[in-house]
Amino acid sequence: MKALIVVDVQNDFCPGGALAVTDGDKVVDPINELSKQFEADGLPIIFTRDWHPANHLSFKENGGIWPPHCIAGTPGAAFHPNLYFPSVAFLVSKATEPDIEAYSGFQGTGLASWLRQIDVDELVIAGLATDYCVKNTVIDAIKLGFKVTLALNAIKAVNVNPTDGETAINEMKSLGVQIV
Ligand code: VGL
Ligand code: ZN
Repeated sequence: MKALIVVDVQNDFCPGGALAVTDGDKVVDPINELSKQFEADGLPIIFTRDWHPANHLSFKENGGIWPPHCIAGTPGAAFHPNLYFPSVAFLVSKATEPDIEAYSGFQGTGLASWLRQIDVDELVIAGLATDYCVKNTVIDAIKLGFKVTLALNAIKAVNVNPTDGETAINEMKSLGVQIV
């Protein structure tokens, strides 16, 4: 069975947010379309969120590279207000431990074993950001044996370096991701 994973479509990764991705909000409409298709087909839809404690090690003040973002319970950590939630949706909070970075939705969440238990073997992945959480979620999914399709019109990159998004897409392709 196929499932959709929507990665980190949160206010802090959208324009005006603490770690804004250029055009990050542009993923919302294509993701909503995907969610409605999966919902109509009765397929599971999983939403991940970056959900950091205020003392997370990825923040500059704690030795990391990022401005504080997606602090659990704050408005910046909330999902984009226009993101469509099907009547049944699954929520995965990640990077919740102060001393562990977790870009992948699979890291420390139990997501893989749960997906296997409900017979999911194929994933469509979309969201933010191409070069961090999307990339790491895709790579883990492939390594864990899932067949993975990347929704190219529904991802955007942080681009700390201007070509990071392209590099990430090439890396995912080289590992066998399908592109749609
Ligand atoms: C992300 C940087 C820091 C992401 C999360 O969701 O891609 N990027 N934390
Ligand atoms: Zn983060």
